[in-house]
Amino acid sequence: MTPTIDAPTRTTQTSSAVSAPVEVLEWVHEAAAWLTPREVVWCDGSPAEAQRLTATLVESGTFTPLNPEKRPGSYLARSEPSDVARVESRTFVCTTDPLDAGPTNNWVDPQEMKDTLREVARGSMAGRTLYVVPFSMGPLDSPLSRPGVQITDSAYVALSLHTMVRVSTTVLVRIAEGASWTRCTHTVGAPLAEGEIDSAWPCNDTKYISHFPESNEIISFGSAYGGNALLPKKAFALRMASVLAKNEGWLAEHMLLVKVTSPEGKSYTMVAAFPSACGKTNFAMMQPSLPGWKIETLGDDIAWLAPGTDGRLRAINPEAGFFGVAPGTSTSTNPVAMTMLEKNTVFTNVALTSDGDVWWEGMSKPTPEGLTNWLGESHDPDSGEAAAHPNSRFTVGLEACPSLASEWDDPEGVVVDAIIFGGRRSSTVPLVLESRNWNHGVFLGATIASERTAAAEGEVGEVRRDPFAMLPFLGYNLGDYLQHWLSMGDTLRVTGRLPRIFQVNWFQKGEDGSFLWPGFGENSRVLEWMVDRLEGRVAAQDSPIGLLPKSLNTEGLDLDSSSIDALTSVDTAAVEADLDDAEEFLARCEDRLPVAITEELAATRIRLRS
Ligand code: GTP
Ligand code: SPV
Ligand code: MN
Repeated sequence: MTPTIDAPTRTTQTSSAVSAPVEVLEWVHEAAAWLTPREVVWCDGSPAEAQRLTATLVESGTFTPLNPEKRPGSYLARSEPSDVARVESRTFVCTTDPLDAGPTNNWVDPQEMKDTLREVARGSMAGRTLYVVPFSMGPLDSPLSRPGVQITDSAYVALSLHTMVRVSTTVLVRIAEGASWTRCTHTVGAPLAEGEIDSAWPCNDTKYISHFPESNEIISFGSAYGGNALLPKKAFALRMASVLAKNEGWLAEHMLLVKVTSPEGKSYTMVAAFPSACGKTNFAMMQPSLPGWKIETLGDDIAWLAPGTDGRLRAINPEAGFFGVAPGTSTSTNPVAMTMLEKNTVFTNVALTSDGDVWWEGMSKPTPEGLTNWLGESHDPDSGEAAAHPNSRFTVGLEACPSLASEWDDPEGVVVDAIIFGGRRSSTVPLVLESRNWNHGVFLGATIASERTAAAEGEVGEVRRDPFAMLPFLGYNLGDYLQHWLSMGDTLRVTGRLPRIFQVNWFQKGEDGSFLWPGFGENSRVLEWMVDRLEGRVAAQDSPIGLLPKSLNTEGLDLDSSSIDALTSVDTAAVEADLDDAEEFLARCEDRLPVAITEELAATRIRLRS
């Protein structure tokens, strides 16, 4: 057995004695020497520990307890206005060769970034607690899972990790047995001087979200918000994992994961990649409007996909919780989420009602009187400002989800039947189409574009290319990633059955600026068409961009024929312009752009002109 030594905790909140493998101990020792925390606390993920962290957060003013009669066990956190979303401009992929980071990432030489961080973060945990949080991405002993350890000086982050991932000291045993693990270092970058009173949301105006794929390491400085700080999420489960996945023959994707059951009682597993704030959580919890259909939730943000022993593509959700967008969530759009959020939820940057409950735009009409906005100020309804931040979020465990599928913790994962790509496009992209084949599907994924949302800094509404919804999350060269997807097709074609690939767009707008398609539960009509396609029950209409529905079940919807036409036809001129944009974007991959993608683009152009 690998020798272990007792963790050198000056104080420890864990009741049981923690022993950790030498490599983890050494790493924590080094971090402590560099970041100089007041104390080191080893976390075990227990309910008692969650209670202690919660009490700490209430005491420090980070958490406002909500009215227990309205929202039992729930809290509101307000962040600094400078720390409200992912910071893509401060997210770095540090590889020896800049080409390995590729054209879509901010590249810095690893040694240079380490040197910078050594200075910038020196002593940054002064006066604070360093929490050591061991976790598993995915069910503890699944062949698809990967372990990691995050150190953080934020109790908010440590508690969020309890909800978002499987925190467990068993992970330390697996590491001692030789499992390779991802080192995740996080500091809010706000050292406390002796006697200094802490702010409710400590952070730093300078931020570095740095990834070191060559040493399987992440270092994040300056933020406590979402993907910037909960390192198992986007930093590990996508950026680092995408690199592991390429090397090991699997896929780490920004995808929801659901089980769809038809009125015949037949189940299908679908994954869908949509950019941030483009509908994954809502899809994952959809209540189908069509009678007899059922959707069960497996994941809402990240899926890891790998060929199983039967040769078929299988998927797990590496996460254990939801960090979901609050605005727009209501009993009509997402009743499942509304039930899930009734208790034991942490809300960040939503508005507070006069009776101690939460509120956000889109939850109810009219806007309640007497709101306190996300900044903690009295909300002026005439100001035109939102009471909740547009990227305000809820944090809650998977098990709270009433539509959770029983397979959610299955170490084998579930067989994937269909892959869906989508984005937020007010024009150009029809409601649904099917790819002609795997390579064409990869081309569809590669050419996804979407209007920017509040999930990251930047101008909301601007259309940008977002291949596979992975633009901010890919840990290596985009050209190599596209080749990897093509190669996965080659593997699966031989060993098993290829999932079918679809593209959707729930967000087309009419001339008056309102959405043409009702969305949410009505999206089940689109799923019905997909299942009909999977079952070979309906023929499709060939079009230059893919296979369109010949007819879609719109019975009972208040949709005029011109809207239906706009939703299910091809606007040739708009598509041509979009292809130009996609071609220019993909050209940034230079000679790493796979020939098959160039061929799909050329073939689409030929079909458009004939
Ligand atoms: P991330 O957590 O950032 O990755 O976002 P997500 O992809 O899970 O997006 P989410 O489901 O939270 O939806 C984001 C916003 O889009 C919310 O305000 C939703 O109400 C809205 N939305 C989701 N689905 C639909 C839909 O079918 N139609 C319309 N019009 N809006 C939708
Ligand atoms: C996203 O931005 O896609 C999210 C939220 O899911 S965050 O965890 O901040 O990345
Ligand atoms: Mn996301």
